[in-house]
Amino acid sequence: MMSSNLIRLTGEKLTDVQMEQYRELGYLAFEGVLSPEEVEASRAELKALLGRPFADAECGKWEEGRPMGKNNHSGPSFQMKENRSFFQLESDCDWSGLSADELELKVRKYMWFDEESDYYQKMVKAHKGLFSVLDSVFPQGVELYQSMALVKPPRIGSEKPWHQDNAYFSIKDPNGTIGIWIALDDAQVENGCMHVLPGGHKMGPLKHEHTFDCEIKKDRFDPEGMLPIPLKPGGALFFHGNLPHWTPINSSDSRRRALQFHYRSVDNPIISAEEYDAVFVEADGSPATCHAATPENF
Ligand SMILES: O=C(O)CCC(=O)C(=O)O
Repeated sequence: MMSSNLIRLTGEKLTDVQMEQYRELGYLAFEGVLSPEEVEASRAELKALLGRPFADAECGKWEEGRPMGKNNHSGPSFQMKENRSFFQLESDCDWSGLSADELELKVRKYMWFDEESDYYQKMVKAHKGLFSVLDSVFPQGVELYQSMALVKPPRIGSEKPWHQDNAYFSIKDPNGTIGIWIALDDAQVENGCMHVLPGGHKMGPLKHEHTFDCEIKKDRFDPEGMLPIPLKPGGALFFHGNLPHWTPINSSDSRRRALQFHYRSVDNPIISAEEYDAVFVEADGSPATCHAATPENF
C-alpha cells in the first residue's frame, strides 16, 4: 500500500511538485493546516452550534424532520426555519430526552454550518492555510459551494460509501471544484478516516446509484489501490471533485469529527440539476449523477 505522503504547508503557494501531485493523484494531504488552538476553537464552536436546537432561546427556530430523500440514511433530521442549515442524526437514533452533550454523540452531519457562525465564516473566507492551496489550484479565485461537519460518532458512526463529490453537485465544469476535509480528531482507519483512490479522478464521471446512500458500485471501479489518509487533528485533505473516496464506519470508542468545505472556481457557474445530468456523464454519454439516479431525492 502506498503511504499517504503527508506534507506540511510551508509557503504561500503550492510548489510545482505539489501541484504535479494534485494533478496526477487528485489529492494532497497536509498536517497542521489548523493550529492546535484553531482545532480547539473549531471543536468548541461546532459543539455550540449542535447544541442550539436544544437551547431554550433557539428551539423555536428549528423543526424536526426535513425529508432527506427516501434512501439517504434514515436518521431523524432538524431544519433551521430561517435558513438552509440542517443536521441529521445517525440512523435509528432516539434523540428525545438527550442533553446537548449526548446529542453531539449522535449526529451524522451538519450542513451549511458555517452560515450560523462568525468563526467559521472567517475560516471559509480567509484562512491562510486553506487559501494557500485554493489560490494555487484556482488562481482566478474561488467561491464556497457547500459546507458540512461530518461527526461520525464512536461506535454508531456510519459508512460513507464510495462516491465522487461532483456526482452530488451541479457545477458546469467538474474540473473546477475542490473538496477540503479537515480532521478535528485523530482520524485513523478504526474511527473512519478518509480513503482515496489515487489517480481515480482521471477515470472521469462514474455512474452513481442509490442504495442506503448515493454511491459508485464495484462494477465501475476497482478499489484495490485505495489509500487510507490518516490525519492528526488539524490535518487536511484537499481533493479533486472527481476523486473517488470512502470512509468506513467508526468501529472505535474514539470520536472522528471533520469539517468539509467544497469550493468552485469563480468562473465556473452553478447550473440546474437537469443541465448537469448532460455534463457529468460516463464515456457512453449516460448520466452519472445522483440526481439522475433518483431525481426525486434532489
Ligand atoms: O467524513 C466522512 O465520513 C465522509 C465525507 C464525505 O466523503 C462526504 O460527505 O462527501
